[in-house]
Amino acid sequence: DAGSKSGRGALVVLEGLDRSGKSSQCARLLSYLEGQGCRAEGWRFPDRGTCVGQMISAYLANESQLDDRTIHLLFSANRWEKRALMESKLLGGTTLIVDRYSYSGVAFSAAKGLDIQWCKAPDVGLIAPDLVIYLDVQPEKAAERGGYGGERYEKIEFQKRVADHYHSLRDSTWKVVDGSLPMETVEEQLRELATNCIQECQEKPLTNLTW
Ligand code: FDM
Ligand code: MG
Repeated sequence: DAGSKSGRGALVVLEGLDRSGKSSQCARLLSYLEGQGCRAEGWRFPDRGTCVGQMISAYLANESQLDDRTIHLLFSANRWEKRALMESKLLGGTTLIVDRYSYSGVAFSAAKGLDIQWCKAPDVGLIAPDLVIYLDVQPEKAAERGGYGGERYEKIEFQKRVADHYHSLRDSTWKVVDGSLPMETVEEQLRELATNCIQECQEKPLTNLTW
């Protein structure tokens, strides 16, 4: 039963295109872990509940216009304003299942044509995830799934560019899961990946994101 020992919690991030199934799988994974007696919380970025998050939310809803670099830095600031709480939760033994993180920050802004190194820089020093699960779904398939909700980036041509940038960000902490498989199959794979990760990182120190 992962999480019942005195070790720290794991930082598990789910990434993927819009409509790749991240939010549903985060919820399923969270309730599974809780059922196993593991202390875990579900987080998401952007966190629309803060002042910065409200600016981001208005931008995504096309209710406000912001310069590309300005909105990029707001997304990063929205993670920075949660860093201290994230650290204390993890050190206190709570696992965080996070729907989007810095990889969304870079992939979406780079898809607009911003320089990748410039996009990465403001997130250096945030807490590095122990595991990044990428739900891999073809942009065309994702678009078919009940369509998009009308937010700013929910356009297939844009999502294709985002997918290319996600691809180039993959590193050793990434596990790619085929998000087009049946929901239960994906869920099963995520359970195993997360459980192993939680066990393995209990005694490991937290590290910072360096890219
Ligand atoms: N998004 C999300 C970014 O452009 N940068 C970021 O740093 C983050 C965290 O915001 F289109 C984009 C990705 C998505 C949109 O995300 C809102 P949700 O998951 O649909 O709320
Ligand atoms: Mg969305």
